[in-house]
Amino acid sequence: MSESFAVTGIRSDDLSLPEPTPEHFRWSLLNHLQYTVGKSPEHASKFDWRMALSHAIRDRAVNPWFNSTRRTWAEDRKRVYYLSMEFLIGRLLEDMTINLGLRDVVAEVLDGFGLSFADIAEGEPDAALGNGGLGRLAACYLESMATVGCPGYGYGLRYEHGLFKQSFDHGRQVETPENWLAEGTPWDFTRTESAYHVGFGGELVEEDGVQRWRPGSQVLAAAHDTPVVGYGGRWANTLRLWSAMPNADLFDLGRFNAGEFAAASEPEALARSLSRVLYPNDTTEGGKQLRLSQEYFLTSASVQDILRRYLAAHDDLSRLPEYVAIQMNDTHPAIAGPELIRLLVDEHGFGFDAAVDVATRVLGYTNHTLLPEALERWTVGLMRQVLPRHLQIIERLDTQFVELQGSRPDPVRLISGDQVNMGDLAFATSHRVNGVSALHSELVRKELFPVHDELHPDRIVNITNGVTPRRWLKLANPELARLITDTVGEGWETDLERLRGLEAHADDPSFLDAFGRAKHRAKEAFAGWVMGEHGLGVPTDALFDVQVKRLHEYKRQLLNILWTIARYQRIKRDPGAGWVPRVKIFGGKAAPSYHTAKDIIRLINDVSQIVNNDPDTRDLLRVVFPPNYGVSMAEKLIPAADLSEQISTAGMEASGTGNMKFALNGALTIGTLDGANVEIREHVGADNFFLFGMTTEEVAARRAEPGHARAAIERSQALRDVLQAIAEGTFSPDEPHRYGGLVDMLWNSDWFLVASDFDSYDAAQTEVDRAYGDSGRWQRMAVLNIARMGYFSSDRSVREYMREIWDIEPAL
Ligand code: Z2T
Repeated sequence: MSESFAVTGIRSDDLSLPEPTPEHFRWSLLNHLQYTVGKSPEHASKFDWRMALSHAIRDRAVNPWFNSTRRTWAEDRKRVYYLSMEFLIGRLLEDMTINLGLRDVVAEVLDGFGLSFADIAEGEPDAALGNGGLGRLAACYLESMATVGCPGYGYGLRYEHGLFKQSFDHGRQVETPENWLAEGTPWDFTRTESAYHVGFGGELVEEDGVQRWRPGSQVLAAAHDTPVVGYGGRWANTLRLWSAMPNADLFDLGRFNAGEFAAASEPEALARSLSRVLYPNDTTEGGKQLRLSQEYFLTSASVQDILRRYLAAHDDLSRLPEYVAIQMNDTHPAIAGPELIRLLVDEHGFGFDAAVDVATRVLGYTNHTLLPEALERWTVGLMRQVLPRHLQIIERLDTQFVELQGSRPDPVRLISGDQVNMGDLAFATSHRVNGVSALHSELVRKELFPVHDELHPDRIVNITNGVTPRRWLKLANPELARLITDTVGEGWETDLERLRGLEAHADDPSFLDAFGRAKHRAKEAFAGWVMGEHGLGVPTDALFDVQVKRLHEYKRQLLNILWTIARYQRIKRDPGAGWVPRVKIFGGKAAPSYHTAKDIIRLINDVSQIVNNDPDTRDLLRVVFPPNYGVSMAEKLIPAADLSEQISTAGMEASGTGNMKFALNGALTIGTLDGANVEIREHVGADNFFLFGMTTEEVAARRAEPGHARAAIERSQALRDVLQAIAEGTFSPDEPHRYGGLVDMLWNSDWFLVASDFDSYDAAQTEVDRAYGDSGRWQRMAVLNIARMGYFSSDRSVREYMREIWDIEPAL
């Protein structure tokens, strides 16, 4: 902590920047180039210009940021704290520029130097501090909180290495470390004065009859703040990311001087490892000690910071729930309950029950999955080793929870056997628990927490996910955004229901034509990028059929590639049958230890080799899988899509958010009744959605039928032909049995019901062909999709959180 050196007599307002005219902005850019980056215009590289531009833009974020912060203090407002192990931010330069209303000014100034904004922005590395949907949702929510004027903070970890970089070696996924900080980031302000000690391990000692925790080691959490500016620049919040700093005394200078360099640095390296790397698992948990330590590191630093801020303006911690809401993004920060209780009891003199009451009224828990392998459980042994005091608190909560269940014969436990169940703990210490789509929330109630729900019938609520239309329409798809503004006027960016105005134009040929041109240009832009970057050729007059998301068996990329093979065989058999040309586009990463997912990646790449090089089919069918899918690739690809593949086994995808981004950009969906697909279909209309597959109930029933996979394959000639070709090595001639395991799995177990849904998927794809063949009909359907997607703005989601969970009034 550094001592305050406040100077009075100079007001921050007196330092406000002048209006952002092109003249001033030009000056600011050159000033940063010369005096921040230290380069002259004659010698500046593209990187130097990007840094200078980013600093000039960041300057403009500071005033809205200060103003929002000051108002929150002055009006003593309630704040929300969004605790998340992941924030999948992507790039920030263009996003900030748009939200600050500076896009035209910046373009004009850069133009004057003969520089291209797009070209400069393209050099920014993605901040890939997340795995997939959960992390990207956190980023959308932060942006929406700033846009609707919800005072709040995002709290996360400043991983040195985000999600690994993916490349392919002969079709196989190869992971290399991602290094987004290698050239420095212009966005964050390092606040070394906001640092907290986070303790680990050690022991419990009794002192005057009370238990005290004496941690065995401590690591410093240092804050790095990035301003998050809402659209229009009227409000800004803070994303505070912690990095681990070893205590200076961890470095053993004596050993170093004695020549033991590595040994001297070891404790230091161990401490730093807390913010070294993001775990690459999306929906599975490793049960690793480092992961638990990372979770506690995030949570403890954040809760300490929250209490410090509260106590700077208040003294009565029993009123904390009037001023503080903490949202836990899944169970990853669920140690927040015990941590808050610990601080209230051990440091602030609360009784246990009063502390539990305060903590519970402050905390909310969002569940993002029902998959059993994703539900976090830590062994009691590990808990005792890393967090002995927290384990003690959890044991007491468990006893109380069992008492609450009265004489129930087999009570639900927070600790069962030697496992601490983090979902049950999160539920027990939260006043609200939410699922992320209507279907998912219903399943959370019925399948995951039926006993909790009976005890607390008002606790579970649904908040259907949403996405920010600023990044996912205005930024990603400027051409379509302009057409929308020309058609329905300004204002849709913050009031997405205004897209309804497009419905009146859904039969207007000149409007549909303009829509068709915008889509086609997005396809050409993507094709140009994928050729330039990966040397992959893509015909832009074909139907772009896209599945991009993490690789997982439940998401069923396998179903998609099997159908693609069936298409290939059909074209080979009857080349002149008037096939609609298709480009099947795949993107996504597999967790490094998820072997089946990696086999599926390899199969897709192997199929692309055969199909794309077959002169009989290459004009009618192409398979492309550009490596290293992430936020920035999504921004290029989603606007170019005609068809969005949302084909998970019903009941398994909690929500999906890619599904929303595609429909918002005028792609039609082929999908199951899963997650938010259900609500998307209700909103856009059943006629404008290609539905297939079993329902959640049918899935459960089918799984109980022995031999269901074999029976389904025997019913389907097309599927049988596909599996035979794979088994014969058609796509792996150098190693015919490469996919023996996959094929065997499909015949004999097929938990995800790929075989059972194959024919239904095939029929829906035939409908897709028919609809695409009539381009007027297709475009009408696409426009109706866009027009009816207003509900899926993350502004709507955030307002629901504010009303139903956080009890926060907008400041705007
Ligand atoms: C994740 O991205 C999701 C769920 C998780 O459960 C973990 C991760 Cl990293 C622990 C996804 C869901 O799979 C997806 O359906 C949902 O749309 C997204 O979270 C945001 O809610």
